[in-house]
Amino acid sequence: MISSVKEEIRAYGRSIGLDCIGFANRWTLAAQDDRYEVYRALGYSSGFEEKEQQKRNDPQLSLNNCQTVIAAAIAYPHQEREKIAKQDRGRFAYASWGRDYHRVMSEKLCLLGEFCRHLWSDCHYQVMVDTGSLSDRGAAFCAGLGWIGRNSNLINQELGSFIYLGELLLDVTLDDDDKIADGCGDCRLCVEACPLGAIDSERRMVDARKCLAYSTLNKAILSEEVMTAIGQSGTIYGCDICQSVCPYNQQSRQYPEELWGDVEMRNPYLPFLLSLSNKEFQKYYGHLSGAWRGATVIKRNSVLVLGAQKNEHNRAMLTKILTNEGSESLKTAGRWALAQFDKTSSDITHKE
Ligand code: B12
Ligand code: SF4
Ligand code: SF4
Repeated sequence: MISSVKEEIRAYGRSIGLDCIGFANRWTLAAQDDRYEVYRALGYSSGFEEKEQQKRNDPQLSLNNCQTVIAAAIAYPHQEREKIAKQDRGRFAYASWGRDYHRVMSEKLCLLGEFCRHLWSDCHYQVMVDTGSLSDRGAAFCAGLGWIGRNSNLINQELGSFIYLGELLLDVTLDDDDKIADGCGDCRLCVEACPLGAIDSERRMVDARKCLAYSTLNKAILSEEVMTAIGQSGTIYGCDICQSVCPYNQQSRQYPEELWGDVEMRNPYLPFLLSLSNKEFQKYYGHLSGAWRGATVIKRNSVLVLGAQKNEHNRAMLTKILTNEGSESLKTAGRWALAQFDKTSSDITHKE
């Protein structure tokens, strides 16, 4: 039997594919400390964060009279299910697989909002996923969905951290759920695995400026070290390294088909991707969440991955990049890629 209105909302959420739901009172969120100011003062910002500290924590600055934030998580696939040859291919990070999660999560949260309207006919709600003002991890932490891991990701005891987060802001008062205690203990696997030392383990923050996930989106000219790391990772958008090693992410589950998407989208054939105009790129890959920065950075990263693979048959195509029209960042990547062919050590590894 459903014991309370919160359980009724949770049960409905589960029935529409929200894997976990928690409740946070407006005051709990508003009481968040000054972590963001510290992050900013340390120069860790990517520039993609909401800049106003108050807006990140106080939902009333987004929805008039907001009393409760319902935080939700959807677990997404994080293991290949088809074997596919890696030669000439790159990969999008797991969070970009399948239908764009902003849409998947927003649609479900809107359904949940309508369900709440059915419970309280005069209530108002607002949905946020990633691009809203609130800190999604902060809201999820306050609503008891999990703890903040050393790699700064929100980890749920059962689902791990490969989860999308989103919120429903509501002007109805509901009780807080309990917060979850830290589960990292003495583990430091993510800190040790990060290729560029981007994890500030003590503060549980990531220095975005050092983080590969940020570099794959950065349109500026990349350093030699970063180009090497992107090339060797084989990843043309994002980075999954610090989550893939996490003990809480070793389980596998059943995921809805829409979260998998097409294998050709997960592991694009790079010579094809590089042959596309920007308009054509949008047609093929534009629907992926990892394509939001446009074709230029994905092409630049693809050149780096092909450079690290050093397949002789790609040399001519990479050489053309230097003479074609294109950004300086792309050309620098092209020069780096060609330089790899001339290196004597032939065993640049192609890591996942
Ligand atoms: C900007 C951004 C990035 C930047 C900067 C990342 C960073 N350093 O945080 C870049 C481009 C690097 C990035 C990368 C990735 N991102 Co991102 N990103 C964001 C975004 C838009 C804002 C994050 C932000 O403000 N960061 C600054 C830090 C300081 O704030 P914060 O992470 O929100 O942390 C707050 C909480 O931890 C809280 N907190 C911590 N402890 C405590 C304790 C108490 C008591 C309280 C009250 C609060 C509290 O305080 C912090 C400051 O407000 C969010 C969406 C959103 N609107 O929140 C997605 C988001 C964080 N990203 C997400 C994902 C999936 C990724 C990637 C995995 C994608 C990929 N595969 O490449 C990587 C992961 C990299 C990593 N290890 O962190 C998910 C994370 C899901 C999860 N399980 O945590 C989010 C939530 C998007 C979503 N809706 O699903 N991202
Ligand atoms: S996402 Fe990659 S680069 Fe960023 S902190 Fe994690 S392992 Fe390091
Ligand atoms: S790898 Fe270990 S330290 Fe890092 S987030 Fe996972 S449990 Fe925490």
